[in-house]
Amino acid sequence: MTTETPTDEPTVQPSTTPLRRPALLAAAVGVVAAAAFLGVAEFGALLLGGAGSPLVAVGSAVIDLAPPGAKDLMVALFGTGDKVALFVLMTVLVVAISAGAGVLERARPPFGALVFAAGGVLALLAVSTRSGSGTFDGAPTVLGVVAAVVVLRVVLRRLRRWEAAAAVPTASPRPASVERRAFLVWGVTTATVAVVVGTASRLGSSAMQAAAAARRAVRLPGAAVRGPAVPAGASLDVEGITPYLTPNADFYRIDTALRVPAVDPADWSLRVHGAVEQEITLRWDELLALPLEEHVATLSCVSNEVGGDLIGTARWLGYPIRDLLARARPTGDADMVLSRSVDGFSAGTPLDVLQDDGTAALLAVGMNGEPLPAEHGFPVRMVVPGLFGYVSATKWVTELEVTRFADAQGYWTPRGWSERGPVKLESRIDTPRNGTTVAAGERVAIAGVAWQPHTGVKAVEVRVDGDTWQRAELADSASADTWRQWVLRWTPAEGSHRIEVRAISADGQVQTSVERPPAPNGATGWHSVTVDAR
Ligand SMILES: Nc1nc2c(c(=O)[nH]1)N[C@H]1C(S)=C(S)[C@@H](COP(=O)(O)O)O[C@H]1N2
Ligand SMILES: [Mo]
Repeated sequence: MTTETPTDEPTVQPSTTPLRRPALLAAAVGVVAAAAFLGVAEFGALLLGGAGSPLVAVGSAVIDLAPPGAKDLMVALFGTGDKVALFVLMTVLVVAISAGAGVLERARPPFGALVFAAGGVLALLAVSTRSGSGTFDGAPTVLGVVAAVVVLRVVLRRLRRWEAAAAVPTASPRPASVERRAFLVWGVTTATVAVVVGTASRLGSSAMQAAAAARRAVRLPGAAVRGPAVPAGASLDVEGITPYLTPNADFYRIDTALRVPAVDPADWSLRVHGAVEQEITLRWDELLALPLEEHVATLSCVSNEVGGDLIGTARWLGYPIRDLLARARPTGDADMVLSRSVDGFSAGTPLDVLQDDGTAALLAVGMNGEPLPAEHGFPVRMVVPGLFGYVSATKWVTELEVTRFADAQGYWTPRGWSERGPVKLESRIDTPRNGTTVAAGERVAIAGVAWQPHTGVKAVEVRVDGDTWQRAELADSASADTWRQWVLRWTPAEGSHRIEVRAISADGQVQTSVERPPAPNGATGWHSVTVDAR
């Protein structure tokens, strides 16, 4: 091995000593490749929401497959630390095998790479036989193997160049010290990135899985106060119309979180503070013990374009925020509640809306009869009928600060969106879809939904080819806080037709035809579709 230090390099003499322990270095490269495998695979598993980790799958498979005697022996030898012991054993095994693979790859390529491929196949087996494994759960392992093989080959190539330069300096374009440095930089950088990414991803994945397990264990109490029931007449029998209640799996999702926050309800608490006489800290079990209310409400996003689908309706279960505020007793000239989430998001909601007896503003824990799905804010979020999500619907909420609009701003306000965000009167044609063909001379259902949550919709009108407006049939709703389905039967003549819709709110406003973009406080304009009747 050479003995220069980096500071000698400008004046370095070409070394004539061949590398003394190249096999040892190749073994180290094998271990770095294994680290790359784990780092990439764990990162992939994190992107899959914590699923598909080969590390977890193989560990569990070993535990499951181990004969009872072995398990007893482990417990006897290591006590309750048997899992730690298993982990140490597995690590020793992986280090030994990957070191061997490095040596093998240097001497007889591509047999070292094949060792990694074989390990990958075993890991895939373990992953795919785990209960509840999904379609893509093998992807992290496959990506991990690819990463390991690439690292193995690339870093070993650097080792070979260093070896060559050290053995016959005159035959090498660069001095051995430069090749040595290149090898070390590649090896150390790869190892560091792999370890950091792998460790962070594993921690993230286990937090997600812990939160998922906690969610499965949640048993929501029944509602102490039932909201208005969904009348049978809320759903029209029309093919292609949006269902009145949106299933959780189809509910639109909008947030700034790169990764769905993993919040264990056991660790959750909500702090109500700021301009209040009484600070409150509410824990999960305390929240569930309060009299919860059920309420059907439509939630929509300010970014929704005319005709867009960033809107949904659910049956929410939660505690009225007004009751919480009544306990906290806001003081002075407070006019806003800044809610904050674990992901750094915040929303500024008018205090009077949250205190209003007639507004079912909820600290929600349930959505359509289930605990909130992780991506919709588990364990606790806000839902405020009549306001866009960005000023009201904070998911994974942990803090309510009573303050003033003059003193504080929600996340989106300094980013070009209005301080206040009441939902605008809108309507949408779900069927027929734009650009489709319908049968001329036959009855066609023109149908969709219309909304202005909290105000309510009292009529929907449709016109074809700019003709007179016709009243559509309007479905019932659970309350003014939701959208309403509508339908108009129509018998088209042959040719192309343009269909437009507009809604009329319960307080008599006619939906504006003025077209505005979503920014800064919600799109307006009439939705239209063009269809061809043949
Ligand atoms: N923590 C957090 N809550 C959030 C957001 C966010 O980015 N982070 N986005 C808001 C916006 S803009 C909308 S429209 C709604 C969407 O809620 P959903 O994803 O459950 O449909 O959540 C709101 N709550
Ligand atoms: Mo939104």
